[in-house]
Amino acid sequence: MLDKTKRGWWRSAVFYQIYPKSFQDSDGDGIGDLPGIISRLDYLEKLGVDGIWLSPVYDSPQVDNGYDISDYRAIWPPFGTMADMENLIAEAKKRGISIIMDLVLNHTSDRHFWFREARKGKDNPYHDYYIWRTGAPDAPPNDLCAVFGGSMWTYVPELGEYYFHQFAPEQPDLNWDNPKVRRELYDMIRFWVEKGVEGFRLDVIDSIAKEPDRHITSRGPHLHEYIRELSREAFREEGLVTVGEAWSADVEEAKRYSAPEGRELSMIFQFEHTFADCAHGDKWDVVPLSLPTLKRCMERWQRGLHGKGWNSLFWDNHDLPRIVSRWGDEGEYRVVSAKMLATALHGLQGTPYIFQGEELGMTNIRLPIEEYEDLETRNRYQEQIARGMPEAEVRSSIYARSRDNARTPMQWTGGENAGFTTGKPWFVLNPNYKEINAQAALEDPDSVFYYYQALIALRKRYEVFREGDFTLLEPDDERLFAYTRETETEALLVVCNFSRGETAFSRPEGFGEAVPLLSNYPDARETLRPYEARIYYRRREP
Ligand code: TEU
Repeated sequence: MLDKTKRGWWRSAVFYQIYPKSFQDSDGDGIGDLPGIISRLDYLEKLGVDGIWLSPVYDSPQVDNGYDISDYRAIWPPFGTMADMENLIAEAKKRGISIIMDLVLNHTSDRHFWFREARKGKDNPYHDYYIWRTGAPDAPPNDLCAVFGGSMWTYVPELGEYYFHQFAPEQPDLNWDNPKVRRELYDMIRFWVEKGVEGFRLDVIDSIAKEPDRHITSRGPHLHEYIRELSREAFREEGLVTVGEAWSADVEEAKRYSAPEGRELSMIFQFEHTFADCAHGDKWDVVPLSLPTLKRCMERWQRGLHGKGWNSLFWDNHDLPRIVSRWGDEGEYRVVSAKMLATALHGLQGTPYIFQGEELGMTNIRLPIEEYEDLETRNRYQEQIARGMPEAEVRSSIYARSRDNARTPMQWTGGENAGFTTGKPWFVLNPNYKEINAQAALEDPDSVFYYYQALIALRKRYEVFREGDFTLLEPDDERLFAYTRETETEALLVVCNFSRGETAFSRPEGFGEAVPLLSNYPDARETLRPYEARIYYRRREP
Protein backbone atom coordinates (compact mmCIF):
# COMPACT_ATOMS: atom_id res chain seq x y z
CA MET A 1 0.00 0.00 0.00
CA LEU A 2 1.36 3.43 -0.95
CA ASP A 3 1.92 6.02 1.79
CA LYS A 4 -0.36 8.72 0.42
CA THR A 5 0.63 11.28 3.02
CA LYS A 6 4.02 11.64 1.36
CA ARG A 7 4.74 13.91 -1.61
CA GLY A 8 5.47 11.89 -4.70
CA TRP A 9 3.42 8.76 -3.91
CA TRP A 10 1.83 9.21 -7.34
CA ARG A 11 5.17 8.34 -9.00
CA SER A 12 4.33 4.67 -8.30
CA ALA A 13 0.60 5.01 -8.84
CA VAL A 14 -1.77 4.24 -11.71
CA PHE A 15 -5.00 6.22 -12.02
CA TYR A 16 -8.33 5.43 -13.69
CA GLN A 17 -10.60 8.07 -15.20
CA ILE A 18 -14.35 7.74 -14.76
CA TYR A 19 -16.79 9.75 -16.90
CA PRO A 20 -19.67 9.36 -14.42
CA LYS A 21 -22.55 9.79 -16.87
CA SER A 22 -21.37 6.73 -18.83
CA PHE A 23 -19.90 4.48 -16.15
CA GLN A 24 -22.66 2.64 -14.22
CA ASP A 25 -26.29 3.54 -13.60
CA SER A 26 -27.83 2.24 -10.35
CA ASP A 27 -31.41 3.54 -10.44
CA GLY A 28 -32.56 2.89 -13.99
CA ASP A 29 -32.72 6.50 -15.17
CA GLY A 30 -30.19 5.72 -17.91
CA ILE A 31 -27.52 7.98 -16.41
CA GLY A 32 -24.45 6.72 -14.59
CA ASP A 33 -24.30 7.74 -10.94
CA LEU A 34 -22.28 7.66 -7.70
CA PRO A 35 -23.90 4.51 -6.23
CA GLY A 36 -23.16 2.86 -9.58
CA ILE A 37 -19.48 3.75 -9.22
CA ILE A 38 -19.45 2.38 -5.66
CA SER A 39 -20.85 -0.90 -6.99
CA ARG A 40 -17.86 -1.17 -9.34
CA LEU A 41 -15.06 -0.38 -6.86
CA ASP A 42 -14.19 -4.09 -6.45
CA TYR A 43 -13.62 -4.26 -10.22
CA LEU A 44 -11.21 -1.30 -10.01
CA GLU A 45 -9.47 -2.78 -6.99
CA LYS A 46 -8.99 -6.00 -8.97
CA LEU A 47 -7.49 -4.00 -11.86
CA GLY A 48 -5.04 -2.58 -9.29
CA VAL A 49 -5.50 1.18 -9.68
CA ASP A 50 -4.57 3.58 -6.88
CA GLY A 51 -6.89 6.45 -7.67
CA ILE A 52 -9.94 7.52 -9.62
CA TRP A 53 -10.04 10.81 -11.55
CA LEU A 54 -13.74 11.55 -11.43
CA SER A 55 -14.98 13.88 -14.19
CA PRO A 56 -17.29 16.55 -12.72
CA VAL A 57 -20.22 15.42 -10.59
CA TYR A 58 -21.20 18.90 -9.33
CA ASP A 59 -24.59 20.47 -9.96
CA SER A 60 -24.76 21.54 -13.59
CA PRO A 61 -27.22 22.21 -16.43
CA GLN A 62 -25.10 19.66 -18.38
CA VAL A 63 -24.57 21.83 -21.46
CA ASP A 64 -21.03 20.43 -21.53
CA ASN A 65 -21.74 17.26 -19.50
CA GLY A 66 -20.79 18.80 -16.18
CA TYR A 67 -17.91 21.03 -17.27
CA ASP A 68 -20.40 23.86 -16.77
CA ILE A 69 -20.79 23.99 -12.99
CA SER A 70 -23.70 25.81 -11.35
CA ASP A 71 -22.82 24.83 -7.75
CA TYR A 72 -19.33 23.61 -6.76
CA ARG A 73 -20.60 22.31 -3.42
CA ALA A 74 -23.59 20.28 -4.57
CA ILE A 75 -23.97 17.06 -6.56
CA TRP A 76 -26.01 16.98 -9.78
CA PRO A 77 -29.13 15.12 -8.53
CA PRO A 78 -29.16 12.40 -11.22
CA PHE A 79 -25.62 11.50 -10.03
CA GLY A 80 -26.83 11.16 -6.42
CA THR A 81 -26.46 13.03 -3.15
CA MET A 82 -23.63 14.49 -1.09
CA ALA A 83 -24.03 11.43 1.17
CA ASP A 84 -23.39 9.25 -1.90
CA MET A 85 -20.24 11.27 -2.62
CA GLU A 86 -19.04 10.89 0.97
CA ASN A 87 -19.78 7.18 0.75
CA LEU A 88 -17.81 6.86 -2.48
CA ILE A 89 -14.79 8.57 -0.89
CA ALA A 90 -14.99 6.24 2.12
CA GLU A 91 -15.57 3.03 0.16
CA ALA A 92 -12.77 3.86 -2.28
CA LYS A 93 -10.38 4.60 0.59
CA LYS A 94 -11.15 1.18 2.13
CA ARG A 95 -9.80 -0.30 -1.10
CA GLY A 96 -6.70 1.89 -1.20
CA ILE A 97 -8.21 4.01 -3.98
CA SER A 98 -8.01 7.83 -3.76
CA ILE A 99 -10.68 10.07 -5.21
CA ILE A 100 -9.30 12.80 -7.47
CA MET A 101 -12.00 15.33 -8.31
CA ASP A 102 -12.18 17.39 -11.49
CA LEU A 103 -11.96 21.12 -10.72
CA VAL A 104 -13.27 23.47 -13.41
CA LEU A 105 -11.76 26.75 -12.22
CA ASN A 106 -11.53 28.60 -15.54
CA HIS A 107 -15.27 29.10 -15.93
CA THR A 108 -18.65 28.38 -14.37
CA SER A 109 -22.06 27.68 -15.82
CA ASP A 110 -24.11 30.75 -16.76
CA ARG A 111 -26.61 29.34 -14.25
CA HIS A 112 -24.12 29.69 -11.38
CA PHE A 113 -25.29 32.14 -8.64
CA TRP A 114 -22.23 34.31 -9.27
CA PHE A 115 -23.06 34.80 -12.96
CA ARG A 116 -26.76 35.23 -12.37
CA GLU A 117 -25.83 38.05 -9.99
CA ALA A 118 -23.09 39.42 -12.26
CA ARG A 119 -25.44 39.97 -15.17
CA LYS A 120 -27.86 41.96 -13.00
CA GLY A 121 -25.74 45.08 -13.34
CA LYS A 122 -22.30 46.65 -13.60
CA ASP A 123 -22.42 47.65 -9.94
CA ASN A 124 -23.36 44.20 -8.72
CA PRO A 125 -20.64 42.88 -6.33
CA TYR A 126 -20.32 39.77 -8.49
CA HIS A 127 -20.06 41.63 -11.82
CA ASP A 128 -16.27 41.51 -11.95
CA TYR A 129 -16.16 37.85 -11.08
CA TYR A 130 -16.34 37.60 -14.88
CA ILE A 131 -14.79 39.42 -17.84
CA TRP A 132 -16.94 42.13 -19.45
CA ARG A 133 -16.41 44.66 -22.23
CA THR A 134 -18.73 47.52 -23.19
CA GLY A 135 -19.78 47.38 -26.82
CA ALA A 136 -22.50 47.74 -29.39
CA PRO A 137 -24.64 44.83 -30.56
CA ASP A 138 -22.99 42.86 -33.40
CA ALA A 139 -19.62 44.48 -32.65
CA PRO A 140 -17.74 42.09 -30.29
CA PRO A 141 -14.47 43.42 -28.79
CA ASN A 142 -12.43 41.22 -31.16
CA ASP A 143 -12.61 38.20 -33.45
CA LEU A 144 -11.52 35.52 -30.97
CA CYS A 145 -13.26 32.24 -31.89
CA ALA A 146 -14.52 29.94 -29.11
CA VAL A 147 -13.24 26.36 -28.83
CA PHE A 148 -16.73 25.01 -29.49
CA GLY A 149 -17.42 27.44 -32.33
CA GLY A 150 -18.75 30.97 -32.65
CA SER A 151 -17.36 34.07 -30.96
CA MET A 152 -15.69 34.10 -27.52
CA TRP A 153 -17.90 37.10 -26.73
CA THR A 154 -21.65 37.10 -26.00
CA TYR A 155 -23.68 40.27 -25.79
CA VAL A 156 -26.01 41.11 -22.88
CA PRO A 157 -28.29 43.84 -24.27
CA GLU A 158 -29.61 45.02 -20.89
CA LEU A 159 -26.02 45.77 -19.86
CA GLY A 160 -24.69 46.92 -23.22
CA GLU A 161 -21.76 44.63 -22.52
CA TYR A 162 -20.17 41.45 -23.83
CA TYR A 163 -18.91 38.70 -21.54
CA PHE A 164 -15.96 36.47 -22.39
CA HIS A 165 -16.19 32.67 -22.71
CA GLN A 166 -13.55 30.45 -24.28
CA PHE A 167 -15.97 27.57 -24.57
CA ALA A 168 -19.76 27.66 -24.83
CA PRO A 169 -21.72 30.87 -24.11
CA GLU A 170 -23.12 28.87 -21.18
CA GLN A 171 -19.55 28.71 -19.75
CA PRO A 172 -18.53 32.30 -18.86
CA ASP A 173 -14.82 32.61 -17.98
CA LEU A 174 -14.03 33.58 -14.40
CA ASN A 175 -11.90 36.67 -13.82
CA TRP A 176 -8.83 35.28 -12.03
CA ASP A 177 -7.38 38.79 -11.79
CA ASN A 178 -10.03 39.38 -9.11
CA PRO A 179 -8.66 38.19 -5.73
CA LYS A 180 -12.21 37.61 -4.48
CA VAL A 181 -12.70 34.98 -7.21
CA ARG A 182 -9.47 33.24 -6.26
CA ARG A 183 -10.41 33.23 -2.57
CA GLU A 184 -13.87 31.78 -3.31
CA LEU A 185 -12.27 28.98 -5.34
CA TYR A 186 -9.62 28.18 -2.73
CA ASP A 187 -12.30 27.95 -0.02
CA MET A 188 -14.32 25.62 -2.23
CA ILE A 189 -11.31 23.35 -2.75
CA ARG A 190 -10.73 23.17 1.02
CA PHE A 191 -14.38 22.08 1.37
CA TRP A 192 -13.56 19.03 -0.77
CA VAL A 193 -10.21 18.35 0.91
CA GLU A 194 -11.99 18.28 4.25
CA LYS A 195 -14.36 15.67 2.79
CA GLY A 196 -11.40 13.37 2.14
CA VAL A 197 -10.71 14.02 -1.53
CA GLU A 198 -7.01 13.24 -2.08
CA GLY A 199 -6.35 14.95 -5.39
CA PHE A 200 -7.60 17.20 -8.15
CA ARG A 201 -7.53 17.34 -11.93
CA LEU A 202 -7.54 21.00 -13.01
CA ASP A 203 -9.55 21.70 -16.15
CA VAL A 204 -7.78 23.95 -18.71
CA ILE A 205 -5.57 25.31 -15.93
CA ASP A 206 -3.36 27.10 -18.46
CA SER A 207 -6.33 29.30 -19.40
CA ILE A 208 -7.01 30.84 -15.99
CA ALA A 209 -4.51 33.62 -16.79
CA LYS A 210 -5.52 35.45 -19.96
CA GLU A 211 -5.59 38.82 -21.69
CA PRO A 212 -8.41 38.61 -24.24
CA ASP A 213 -7.80 42.17 -25.52
CA ARG A 214 -4.34 41.00 -26.61
CA HIS A 215 -5.69 37.69 -27.97
CA ILE A 216 -4.02 35.84 -25.07
CA THR A 217 -6.39 33.05 -23.97
CA SER A 218 -3.87 30.87 -22.11
CA ARG A 219 -0.42 31.10 -20.48
CA GLY A 220 -1.07 34.72 -19.55
CA PRO A 221 1.64 36.63 -17.61
CA HIS A 222 0.19 35.78 -14.17
CA LEU A 223 -0.30 32.04 -14.79
CA HIS A 224 2.42 30.59 -12.57
CA GLU A 225 1.88 33.26 -9.94
CA TYR A 226 -1.77 32.18 -9.68
CA ILE A 227 -0.90 28.47 -9.69
CA ARG A 228 1.65 28.93 -6.90
CA GLU A 229 -0.95 30.83 -4.87
CA LEU A 230 -3.54 28.11 -5.61
CA SER A 231 -1.06 25.48 -4.46
CA ARG A 232 -0.13 27.43 -1.30
CA GLU A 233 -3.68 28.29 -0.33
CA ALA A 234 -5.60 25.18 -1.37
CA PHE A 235 -3.24 22.21 -1.88
CA ARG A 236 -1.49 22.47 1.45
CA GLU A 237 -1.25 18.74 2.26
CA GLU A 238 1.96 17.13 1.00
CA GLY A 239 0.09 14.06 -0.23
CA LEU A 240 -2.50 15.84 -2.41
CA VAL A 241 -1.97 14.82 -6.04
CA THR A 242 -2.73 17.55 -8.57
CA VAL A 243 -2.73 17.26 -12.37
CA GLY A 244 -3.37 20.27 -14.55
CA GLU A 245 -4.82 20.00 -18.04
CA ALA A 246 -2.51 22.16 -20.15
CA TRP A 247 -3.06 21.89 -23.90
CA SER A 248 -0.60 24.73 -24.48
CA ALA A 249 2.28 23.27 -22.48
CA ASP A 250 5.66 22.35 -23.94
CA VAL A 251 8.44 20.63 -21.99
CA GLU A 252 9.94 23.85 -20.62
CA GLU A 253 6.54 24.95 -19.34
CA ALA A 254 5.90 21.48 -17.88
CA LYS A 255 9.07 21.78 -15.82
CA ARG A 256 7.60 24.89 -14.18
CA TYR A 257 4.27 23.21 -13.44
CA SER A 258 5.71 19.92 -12.11
CA ALA A 259 9.10 20.84 -10.61
CA PRO A 260 9.95 18.38 -7.77
CA GLU A 261 10.04 21.09 -5.08
CA GLY A 262 6.26 21.10 -5.42
CA ARG A 263 5.39 24.79 -5.48
CA GLU A 264 2.85 24.27 -8.26
CA LEU A 265 1.38 20.89 -9.31
CA SER A 266 2.31 17.20 -9.21
CA MET A 267 2.13 16.93 -12.99
CA ILE A 268 0.17 18.11 -16.04
CA PHE A 269 -1.71 16.53 -18.90
CA GLN A 270 0.28 17.55 -21.96
CA PHE A 271 -1.17 16.86 -25.40
CA GLU A 272 1.67 17.18 -27.91
CA HIS A 273 1.66 13.41 -28.58
CA THR A 274 -2.03 13.51 -29.50
CA PHE A 275 -1.19 15.57 -32.59
CA ALA A 276 1.07 12.93 -34.21
CA ASP A 277 -1.77 12.12 -36.64
CA CYS A 278 -3.09 15.65 -37.16
CA ALA A 279 -2.18 18.11 -39.91
CA HIS A 280 -1.51 21.78 -39.03
CA GLY A 281 -2.10 21.08 -35.31
CA ASP A 282 -5.80 20.66 -36.01
CA LYS A 283 -7.36 17.58 -34.41
CA TRP A 284 -10.05 17.46 -37.10
CA ASP A 285 -7.45 17.37 -39.92
CA VAL A 286 -6.78 13.64 -39.84
CA VAL A 287 -3.58 12.22 -41.34
CA PRO A 288 -1.94 8.80 -40.86
CA LEU A 289 0.08 8.40 -37.67
CA SER A 290 3.73 9.34 -38.10
CA LEU A 291 5.38 6.96 -35.65
CA PRO A 292 8.76 8.75 -35.79
CA THR A 293 6.95 11.98 -34.88
CA LEU A 294 5.25 10.26 -31.94
CA LYS A 295 8.50 8.65 -30.79
CA ARG A 296 10.48 11.88 -30.91
CA CYS A 297 7.73 13.61 -28.96
CA MET A 298 7.80 10.90 -26.28
CA GLU A 299 11.61 11.13 -26.18
CA ARG A 300 11.49 14.90 -25.69
CA TRP A 301 9.06 14.60 -22.80
CA GLN A 302 10.73 11.58 -21.18
CA ARG A 303 14.23 13.08 -21.25
CA GLY A 304 13.05 16.65 -20.70
CA LEU A 305 11.22 15.96 -17.43
CA HIS A 306 13.57 13.26 -16.05
CA GLY A 307 14.63 14.52 -12.64
CA LYS A 308 13.17 17.97 -13.43
CA GLY A 309 9.41 17.35 -13.39
CA TRP A 310 6.95 14.51 -13.82
CA ASN A 311 5.00 13.12 -16.81
CA SER A 312 1.44 12.00 -16.94
CA LEU A 313 0.99 9.10 -19.38
CA PHE A 314 -2.26 8.67 -21.31
CA TRP A 315 -3.70 7.78 -24.68
CA ASP A 316 -7.39 8.19 -23.89
CA ASN A 317 -9.68 10.50 -21.99
CA HIS A 318 -13.26 11.80 -22.31
CA ASP A 319 -12.19 14.30 -25.01
CA LEU A 320 -10.16 11.91 -27.17
CA PRO A 321 -11.03 9.08 -29.58
CA ARG A 322 -10.31 5.59 -28.35
CA ILE A 323 -6.68 4.62 -28.91
CA VAL A 324 -7.30 1.13 -30.23
CA SER A 325 -9.38 2.65 -33.06
CA ARG A 326 -6.93 5.51 -33.54
CA TRP A 327 -3.50 3.77 -33.54
CA GLY A 328 -4.36 0.09 -33.14
CA ASP A 329 -6.75 -2.18 -34.99
CA GLU A 330 -10.51 -2.62 -34.47
CA GLY A 331 -10.63 -5.95 -36.28
CA GLU A 332 -8.67 -9.17 -35.97
CA TYR A 333 -5.80 -7.49 -34.09
CA ARG A 334 -7.93 -5.51 -31.64
CA VAL A 335 -6.79 -7.37 -28.53
CA VAL A 336 -3.09 -7.56 -29.38
CA SER A 337 -3.00 -3.96 -30.56
CA ALA A 338 -4.75 -2.74 -27.39
CA LYS A 339 -2.14 -4.61 -25.35
CA MET A 340 0.70 -3.26 -27.50
CA LEU A 341 -0.48 0.32 -27.02
CA ALA A 342 -0.74 -0.24 -23.28
CA THR A 343 2.81 -1.61 -23.24
CA ALA A 344 4.21 1.33 -25.18
CA LEU A 345 2.69 3.76 -22.67
CA HIS A 346 3.12 1.94 -19.35
CA GLY A 347 6.81 1.27 -19.93
CA LEU A 348 7.49 5.01 -19.84
CA GLN A 349 8.38 7.19 -16.86
CA GLY A 350 5.37 8.99 -15.41
CA THR A 351 1.95 8.31 -13.92
CA PRO A 352 -0.33 6.31 -16.24
CA TYR A 353 -4.04 7.15 -16.56
CA ILE A 354 -6.45 4.51 -17.84
CA PHE A 355 -9.72 5.85 -19.26
CA GLN A 356 -12.83 3.78 -18.54
CA GLY A 357 -13.11 0.94 -21.08
CA GLU A 358 -9.53 1.32 -22.32
CA GLU A 359 -8.72 -1.77 -20.21
CA LEU A 360 -11.29 -3.67 -22.30
CA GLY A 361 -10.10 -2.43 -25.68
CA MET A 362 -13.33 -0.49 -26.24
CA THR A 363 -13.54 1.18 -29.65
CA ASN A 364 -14.86 4.31 -31.38
CA ILE A 365 -18.45 4.63 -32.50
CA ARG A 366 -19.92 5.71 -35.88
CA LEU A 367 -23.36 7.33 -35.68
CA PRO A 368 -25.81 9.16 -37.92
CA ILE A 369 -24.81 12.81 -37.40
CA GLU A 370 -28.04 13.69 -35.59
CA GLU A 371 -27.23 11.13 -32.87
CA TYR A 372 -23.99 12.80 -31.76
CA GLU A 373 -24.46 14.30 -28.33
CA ASP A 374 -21.34 16.42 -27.76
CA LEU A 375 -21.90 20.14 -28.37
CA GLU A 376 -18.39 20.45 -29.84
CA THR A 377 -19.19 17.78 -32.42
CA ARG A 378 -22.60 19.19 -33.26
CA ASN A 379 -21.22 22.73 -33.65
CA ARG A 380 -18.30 21.45 -35.74
CA TYR A 381 -20.65 19.70 -38.15
CA GLN A 382 -22.89 22.77 -38.54
CA GLU A 383 -19.93 25.12 -39.02
CA GLN A 384 -18.13 22.94 -41.56
CA ILE A 385 -21.29 22.28 -43.62
CA ALA A 386 -22.06 26.02 -43.54
CA ARG A 387 -18.56 26.59 -44.92
CA GLY A 388 -19.39 24.30 -47.83
CA MET A 389 -17.12 21.41 -46.78
CA PRO A 390 -18.10 18.10 -48.45
CA GLU A 391 -20.45 16.33 -46.03
CA ALA A 392 -18.62 12.98 -46.33
CA GLU A 393 -15.34 14.71 -45.36
CA VAL A 394 -16.91 16.36 -42.31
CA ARG A 395 -18.51 13.10 -41.22
CA SER A 396 -15.22 11.24 -41.65
CA SER A 397 -13.33 13.62 -39.36
CA ILE A 398 -16.15 13.42 -36.81
CA TYR A 399 -16.02 9.62 -36.83
CA ALA A 400 -12.30 9.82 -36.15
CA ARG A 401 -12.14 12.66 -33.62
CA SER A 402 -15.50 13.31 -31.95
CA ARG A 403 -15.33 13.33 -28.15
CA ASP A 404 -18.43 11.12 -28.24
CA ASN A 405 -16.15 8.22 -29.22
CA ALA A 406 -15.11 8.11 -25.56
CA ARG A 407 -18.55 8.67 -24.05
CA THR A 408 -20.54 5.61 -25.06
CA PRO A 409 -21.59 3.76 -21.89
CA MET A 410 -19.17 1.38 -20.22
CA GLN A 411 -19.64 -2.17 -21.47
CA TRP A 412 -20.05 -4.42 -18.40
CA THR A 413 -21.81 -7.47 -19.87
CA GLY A 414 -23.13 -8.79 -23.16
CA GLY A 415 -26.67 -8.52 -21.77
CA GLU A 416 -29.29 -5.77 -22.00
CA ASN A 417 -27.70 -2.33 -22.33
CA ALA A 418 -24.32 -3.93 -21.59
CA GLY A 419 -25.27 -4.03 -17.92
CA PHE A 420 -24.89 -0.23 -17.84
CA THR A 421 -28.52 0.52 -17.07
CA THR A 422 -31.93 -1.11 -16.78
CA GLY A 423 -33.42 2.04 -18.30
CA LYS A 424 -32.92 3.87 -21.59
CA PRO A 425 -29.23 4.81 -21.83
CA TRP A 426 -28.66 8.60 -22.02
CA PHE A 427 -26.32 7.97 -24.96
CA VAL A 428 -26.07 5.18 -27.52
CA LEU A 429 -24.22 2.00 -26.65
CA ASN A 430 -21.55 0.69 -28.97
CA PRO A 431 -23.22 -2.40 -30.48
CA ASN A 432 -19.99 -4.38 -30.06
CA TYR A 433 -20.70 -4.64 -26.32
CA LYS A 434 -21.91 -8.17 -26.96
CA GLU A 435 -18.29 -9.19 -27.61
CA ILE A 436 -16.39 -6.44 -25.80
CA ASN A 437 -17.38 -6.28 -22.13
CA ALA A 438 -15.94 -6.60 -18.64
CA GLN A 439 -17.70 -9.87 -17.84
CA ALA A 440 -16.14 -11.57 -20.87
CA ALA A 441 -12.77 -10.00 -20.05
CA LEU A 442 -12.80 -11.27 -16.45
CA GLU A 443 -13.53 -14.78 -17.71
CA ASP A 444 -10.67 -14.68 -20.25
CA PRO A 445 -7.11 -14.96 -18.84
CA ASP A 446 -5.78 -13.51 -22.10
CA SER A 447 -8.01 -10.45 -22.03
CA VAL A 448 -6.84 -6.85 -22.30
CA PHE A 449 -8.02 -6.41 -18.70
CA TYR A 450 -5.59 -8.94 -17.27
CA TYR A 451 -2.81 -7.48 -19.42
CA TYR A 452 -3.41 -4.04 -17.89
CA GLN A 453 -3.53 -5.69 -14.46
CA ALA A 454 -0.11 -7.23 -15.15
CA LEU A 455 1.36 -3.92 -16.35
CA ILE A 456 0.11 -2.16 -13.21
CA ALA A 457 1.67 -4.85 -11.03
CA LEU A 458 5.01 -4.52 -12.86
CA ARG A 459 5.16 -0.80 -12.14
CA LYS A 460 4.85 -1.53 -8.45
CA ARG A 461 7.34 -4.37 -8.46
CA TYR A 462 10.27 -2.88 -10.40
CA GLU A 463 11.69 0.52 -9.47
CA VAL A 464 13.11 0.94 -12.99
CA PHE A 465 9.57 1.65 -14.27
CA ARG A 466 9.47 4.67 -11.98
CA GLU A 467 13.02 5.92 -12.05
CA GLY A 468 14.80 4.55 -15.14
CA ASP A 469 16.50 6.81 -17.72
CA PHE A 470 14.79 6.70 -21.12
CA THR A 471 16.70 6.00 -24.35
CA LEU A 472 14.91 5.82 -27.68
CA LEU A 473 16.06 3.12 -30.12
CA GLU A 474 15.59 3.17 -33.92
CA PRO A 475 14.15 6.74 -33.97
CA ASP A 476 13.39 6.69 -37.70
CA ASP A 477 11.77 3.26 -37.87
CA GLU A 478 8.21 3.68 -39.15
CA ARG A 479 6.87 0.53 -37.48
CA LEU A 480 8.90 -0.10 -34.34
CA PHE A 481 8.71 1.86 -31.10
CA ALA A 482 11.56 0.54 -28.97
CA TYR A 483 13.23 2.07 -25.95
CA THR A 484 15.22 1.23 -22.85
CA ARG A 485 14.81 2.36 -19.26
CA GLU A 486 17.84 2.08 -16.99
CA THR A 487 18.84 2.67 -13.38
CA GLU A 488 22.13 1.65 -11.78
CA THR A 489 20.74 -1.75 -10.89
CA GLU A 490 17.95 -2.54 -13.35
CA ALA A 491 17.21 -2.20 -17.06
CA LEU A 492 14.14 -2.61 -19.25
CA LEU A 493 13.84 -3.07 -22.98
CA VAL A 494 10.39 -2.26 -24.39
CA VAL A 495 9.63 -3.12 -28.02
CA CYS A 496 6.31 -2.43 -29.77
CA ASN A 497 5.35 -3.13 -33.37
CA PHE A 498 2.88 -0.39 -34.24
CA SER A 499 2.01 -2.05 -37.58
CA ARG A 500 -0.13 -4.90 -38.88
CA GLY A 501 2.91 -6.26 -40.71
CA GLU A 502 5.85 -8.27 -39.38
CA THR A 503 8.84 -6.21 -38.45
CA ALA A 504 12.47 -7.06 -37.83
CA PHE A 505 13.89 -6.54 -34.39
CA SER A 506 17.22 -7.39 -32.80
CA ARG A 507 18.01 -6.91 -29.14
CA PRO A 508 20.44 -4.06 -28.49
CA GLU A 509 23.79 -4.68 -26.84
CA GLY A 510 23.51 -5.69 -23.22
CA PHE A 511 20.03 -7.19 -23.55
CA GLY A 512 21.01 -10.54 -25.01
CA GLU A 513 20.45 -12.23 -21.65
CA ALA A 514 17.51 -10.08 -20.55
CA VAL A 515 14.43 -12.08 -19.51
CA PRO A 516 10.94 -11.48 -20.94
CA LEU A 517 8.67 -9.85 -18.34
CA LEU A 518 5.54 -9.53 -20.44
CA SER A 519 4.34 -10.03 -24.00
CA ASN A 520 1.05 -9.96 -25.90
CA TYR A 521 1.93 -13.14 -27.84
CA PRO A 522 2.35 -16.58 -26.25
CA ASP A 523 5.84 -17.14 -27.67
CA ALA A 524 8.76 -15.14 -29.11
CA ARG A 525 10.13 -15.44 -32.66
CA GLU A 526 12.93 -13.74 -34.60
CA THR A 527 10.63 -11.02 -35.96
CA LEU A 528 7.79 -9.12 -34.29
CA ARG A 529 4.32 -10.15 -35.46
CA PRO A 530 1.49 -7.66 -36.04
CA TYR A 531 1.22 -5.34 -33.04
CA GLU A 532 3.57 -7.55 -31.03
CA ALA A 533 4.91 -6.03 -27.82
CA ARG A 534 7.51 -7.28 -25.40
CA ILE A 535 9.11 -6.07 -22.19
CA TYR A 536 12.51 -7.50 -21.26
CA TYR A 537 14.23 -7.05 -17.90
CA ARG A 538 17.68 -7.51 -16.54
CA ARG A 539 19.49 -6.64 -13.38
CA ARG A 540 22.62 -4.49 -13.74
CA GLU A 541 25.79 -4.55 -11.68
CA PRO A 542 26.19 -1.03 -10.17
O1 TEU B 1 -11.09 20.38 -22.28
C1 TEU B 1 -10.33 21.44 -22.82
C2 TEU B 1 -10.51 21.45 -24.27
O2 TEU B 1 -10.32 22.44 -24.92
C3 TEU B 1 -10.92 20.17 -24.92
O3 TEU B 1 -12.30 20.19 -25.00
C4 TEU B 1 -10.22 20.06 -26.23
O4 TEU B 1 -9.38 21.14 -26.37
C5 TEU B 1 -11.16 20.11 -27.38
O5 TEU B 1 -11.93 18.95 -27.33
C6 TEU B 1 -10.35 20.21 -28.64
O6 TEU B 1 -11.21 20.15 -29.73
C7 TEU B 1 -11.57 20.57 -20.98
C8 TEU B 1 -12.43 19.36 -20.65
O7 TEU B 1 -11.62 18.17 -20.67
C9 TEU B 1 -13.53 19.29 -21.68
O8 TEU B 1 -14.32 18.10 -21.52
C10 TEU B 1 -14.41 20.52 -21.52
O9 TEU B 1 -15.38 20.52 -22.54
C11 TEU B 1 -13.56 21.80 -21.64
O10 TEU B 1 -12.35 21.76 -20.90
C12 TEU B 1 -14.34 22.97 -21.08
O11 TEU B 1 -14.46 22.79 -19.67
